[in-house]
Amino acid sequence: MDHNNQKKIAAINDLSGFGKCSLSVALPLISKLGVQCCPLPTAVLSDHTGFDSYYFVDFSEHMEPYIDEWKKLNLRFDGILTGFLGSEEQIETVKSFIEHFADENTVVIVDPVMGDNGNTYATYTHEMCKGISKLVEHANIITPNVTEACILTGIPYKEHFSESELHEMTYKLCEKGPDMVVITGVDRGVYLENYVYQKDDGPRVLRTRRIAPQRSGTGDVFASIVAACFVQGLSFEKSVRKAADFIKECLKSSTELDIPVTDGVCFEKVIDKLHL
Ligand code: PXL
Repeated sequence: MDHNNQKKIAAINDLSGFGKCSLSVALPLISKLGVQCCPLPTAVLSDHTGFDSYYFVDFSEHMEPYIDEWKKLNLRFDGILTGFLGSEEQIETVKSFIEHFADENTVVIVDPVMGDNGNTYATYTHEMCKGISKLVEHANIITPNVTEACILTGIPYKEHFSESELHEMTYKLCEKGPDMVVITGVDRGVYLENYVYQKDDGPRVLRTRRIAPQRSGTGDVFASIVAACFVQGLSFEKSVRKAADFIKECLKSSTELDIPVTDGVCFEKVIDKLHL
């Protein structure tokens, strides 16, 4: 029996019960784009770490036996998308997952989830950040925000970076291994910018008009859409545009519904607008 007739992405990320991020976002959005999403949980949380209180279960010890069953099924993946990790030891688990499951047709997308607005997330240690830096070497595509790009390059965080500074950052990031980098959600006043750099095509600045404040989970929406669109054969730049355009729709909807920014990106009412 061949389990590989449908395009699929392995999504290595946490399951947060409330706050719309990670697998709760990846599953519906990747599915909507016509790709099967196979979740490999890294942690289970009641709600994400941006809330004052949450229940956190590290899934590390379950990952190997879980992956062993996928090996028995001879699963192959068109995409491997990694996000929030639950412990330092998971970095090795994810690396060997990529080694085993990725072939020349698999695109590896590492969303180097570590922090935002100049701060690291509550459960992220210095060692985990160092590990994510190594993980990036195994990616074809990475989707850091400005904070994460700073951590990965060792450039101190500040609120404003010029285009030439972003260019230097993306160049440095590509030197680590990936062919395609997008620094997401760069604040440009009335615009939000995605700074795209491709090894074989150079830089491209993509802007959308900012219509609402940033909210948590935006990076997860972004990475999920880029991963699914790219797996479906869209160019990297087009995939980034799809993600940015859909996020704009979601932000509008979230504001209309008066959803607190911690509660994530409200995509349900506008999901019909997401297509290839
Ligand atoms: O959206 C990034 C993210 C993913 N998963 C968890 C988080 C966060 C950011 O706060 O806490 C559990």
